[in-house]
Amino acid sequence: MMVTYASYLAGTVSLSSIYQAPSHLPTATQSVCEVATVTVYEYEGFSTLFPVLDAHTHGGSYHNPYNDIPLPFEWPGSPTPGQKYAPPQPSPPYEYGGSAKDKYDAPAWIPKDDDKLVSALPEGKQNGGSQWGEIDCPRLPINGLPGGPSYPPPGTTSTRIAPYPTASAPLSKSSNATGTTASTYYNRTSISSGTSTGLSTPAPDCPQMPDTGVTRTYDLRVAYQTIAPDGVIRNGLTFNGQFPGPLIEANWGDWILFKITNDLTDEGTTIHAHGLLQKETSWYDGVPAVDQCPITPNGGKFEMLFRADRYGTSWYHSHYSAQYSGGAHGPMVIYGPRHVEYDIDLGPVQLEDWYHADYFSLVNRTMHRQFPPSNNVLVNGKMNYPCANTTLPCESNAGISKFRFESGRKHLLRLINPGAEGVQKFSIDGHKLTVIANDFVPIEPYTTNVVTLGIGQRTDVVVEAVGQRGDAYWMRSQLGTEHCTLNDGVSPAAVAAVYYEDTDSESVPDTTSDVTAEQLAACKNDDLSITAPICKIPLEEPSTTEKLDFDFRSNGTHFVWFVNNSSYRGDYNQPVLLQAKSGDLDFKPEWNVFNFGTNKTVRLHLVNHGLIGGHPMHLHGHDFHVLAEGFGEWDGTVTNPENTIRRDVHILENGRNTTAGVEPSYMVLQFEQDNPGVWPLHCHLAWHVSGGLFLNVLERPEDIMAQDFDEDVFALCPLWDAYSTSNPPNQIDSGL
Ligand SMILES: [Cu+2]
Repeated sequence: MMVTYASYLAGTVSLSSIYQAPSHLPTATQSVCEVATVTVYEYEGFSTLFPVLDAHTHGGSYHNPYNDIPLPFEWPGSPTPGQKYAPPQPSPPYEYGGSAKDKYDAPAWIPKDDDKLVSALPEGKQNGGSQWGEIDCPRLPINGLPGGPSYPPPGTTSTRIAPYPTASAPLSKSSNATGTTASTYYNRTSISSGTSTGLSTPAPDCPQMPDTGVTRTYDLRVAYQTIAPDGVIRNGLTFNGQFPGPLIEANWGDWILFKITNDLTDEGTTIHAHGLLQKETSWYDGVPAVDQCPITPNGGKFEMLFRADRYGTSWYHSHYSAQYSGGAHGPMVIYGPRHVEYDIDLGPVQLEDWYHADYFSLVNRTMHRQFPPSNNVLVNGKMNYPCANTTLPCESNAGISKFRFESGRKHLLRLINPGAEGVQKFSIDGHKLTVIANDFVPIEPYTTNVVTLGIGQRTDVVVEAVGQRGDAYWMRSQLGTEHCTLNDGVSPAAVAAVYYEDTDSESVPDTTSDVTAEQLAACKNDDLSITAPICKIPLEEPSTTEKLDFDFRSNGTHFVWFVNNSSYRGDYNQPVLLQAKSGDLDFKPEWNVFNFGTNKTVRLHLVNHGLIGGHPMHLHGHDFHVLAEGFGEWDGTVTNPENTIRRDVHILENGRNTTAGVEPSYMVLQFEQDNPGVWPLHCHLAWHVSGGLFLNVLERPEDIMAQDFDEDVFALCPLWDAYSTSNPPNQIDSGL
């Protein structure tokens, strides 16, 4: 079979909203997995059923009636006088499958009078132009994009010290390097093209990032669009008309150029490339109120040029309020050396909780004492829903994701959790999962039957296809159950179908899962002791240590999140980084800026007093070491001190209730200050960051002032100031 890769490149939307294959793609790839030519549906028929109006003036042209349906419970409720902590999380209000469960066959909610997995929705209505989750698509190239460095095969002695090219190729439109099929060249004099390892203390096992001299350009347009990922029709946010968004891909060491257009009509936006370090380009980290002013709606544009300075699996997403949870996210793959053998790269497998209301309504509820339960779970943007449980326009058997396995071969699956709130538990019936990387950090392989992913986390797994021709299995992504995820109970687990050769790709698997209730309950990542990075980076004594207390408690009228008694709220018109660049380090208290000056090494001791949520803590600009986690007081013991785990998101567990009161949880992390900038450290749970669980690490401000910023980032603020003066944004949350 021919391997295809290029067809998931970001296509450009024409003004008529009709998709066209980008003309630069080699035609040979299109026969395998074409770029969809599909009309963007606006559901005209439903528009007459439901008037086009929206009390919040957000959410696109399709009015979502679910926005106005009361939640099935009120929680956590208004604080009573003297009440400090919020009440415990409620139980799901509905039974599995809902009151209409007898009309459907679980776990894929196939109507009883149907016995096939045949998508009832025409192409385009479910996911716009996205082809994620369609059988035989995608397969990614095993050895990276054409023209990139060639790495030795896994298992050879030289695997970890690859013969990387060392020539430093200037970024220039006149360059003539190979591997440029999908790229254009771009020159910005302010950005150094020198080699930057991204590693604070390179060790012998740590490969060096090559200089490829290649820049890959992606057009990304953010817009509202009517979609139906699980059959329920709602407004979604899409990139280039696709949910999930198109693949961003590059070879390690390439540069990536985002050419962003904001096609929203009354909201700003920004895009953040999750997990990349943004060394020497911190102003392109894409966080409003931190790095930049938002890109104005109605066609505002912004270009961001940054290095693919990590390799592995990640994602990109809007960082403006909770837009990403409405669909504004997509996968990102950076090809680099492999340390484990596999035959087939099946590409991104995106696992997320899903809601039938628009993101703005959900944030509004969150900020008004009603944390919303999710309604479903998606794999690569698809799942079915038992439609008889809802009064919303809904198509049964809308279509689930499907994957093709080849017997006896090893398949790489790139798991990503781009969801709003849910901790995902991923498994494939009858198959073992060999974990080979967490976030952008390759690790010594270990085998498990279930992988836990908090929001923002990625895990690469290799799956050996132990089935036979004609077999079919369920792939599952189930929400964690122990007070870390709030779901209405109807559909707390997604399934996708895994078909072997010769299996009818409409057949219904009948396999069962061996994941235990105990495994589903644990709202934490696998134990620190079993995860060992391939590339060891020694742990240094910290130059400074900061204790950060997280509280979910009353501010008098609401329950919100506090970091050391301060709930974060950003100002879209005053980005922290740009103020620091000007030399003014006098920040507003609610921006939660922690200035760590010139300290070489920073240790952060996080203490969580909240009883709900479980916080997937994400630090921008760094992979951090995780030294320890647990409950109560940390006794100073470091897990695996010779080789601590590193990643860019790690779950901080809930505090727990004891007879003596709340026993807080803790997590100790550490990073080198090798990257001047302003780096958010925040919970990646959408409702928690909206509720203020966010702080800014100010790293080496003197070096920020000395850096040569790209002028484009300053140019955004006058545009945003002008727009927001006449159209004040309805910033109901922290802004992020
Ligand atoms: Cu959180």
